[in-house]
Amino acid sequence: MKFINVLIIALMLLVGTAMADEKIADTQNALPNLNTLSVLSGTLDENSPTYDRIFGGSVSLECASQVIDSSQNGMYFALFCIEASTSDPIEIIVDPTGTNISDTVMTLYCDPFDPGDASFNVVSYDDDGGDGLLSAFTIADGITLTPGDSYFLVLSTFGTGAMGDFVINTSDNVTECGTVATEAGSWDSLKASYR
Ligand SMILES: [Ca+2]
Ligand SMILES: [Ca+2]
Repeated sequence: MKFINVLIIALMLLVGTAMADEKIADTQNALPNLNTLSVLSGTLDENSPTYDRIFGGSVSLECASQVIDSSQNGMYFALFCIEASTSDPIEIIVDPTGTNISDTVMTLYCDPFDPGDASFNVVSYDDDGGDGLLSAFTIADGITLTPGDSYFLVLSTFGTGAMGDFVINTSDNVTECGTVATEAGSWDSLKASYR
């Protein structure tokens, strides 16, 4: 009897470890602030491009976050080219109002982003920093961008096959490429290759 109990406990620990390897305790529930002005929105559906997601790592302003390849593959993603108007820390928060994807992930890349090599060029990855299982990069993360440089924001999902609408609010020093600077040409051609 006792031996069986030990076996069961050992088995539960093993299963728990396997399932928890990507999900850490969700202690952060950041919400968009009133002073976040820019909005990025879209929909993930069967026409969206897919990639093999990564996870983990910490913020690397040198585009070298040590992220890990996830065992979960082929999730839909949306891609935004963004740039910063100032070198102040940025904020990018998935807004629960207007988002019906239950578990988002977000990754910020330096230029270029290669969906075939999603571990490359990562500034920061976040799973559940926003409301519930939604994602957020907050001021506290200390992410600063070089004004005028292009960065790529990838909005995707924790699990494979998830679809839905999303709304992302950003601090007002974050804009989509081309709305301020002059790299719209390369961004248009890159974006076209995913559609
Ligand atoms: Ca999440
Ligand atoms: Ca959360």
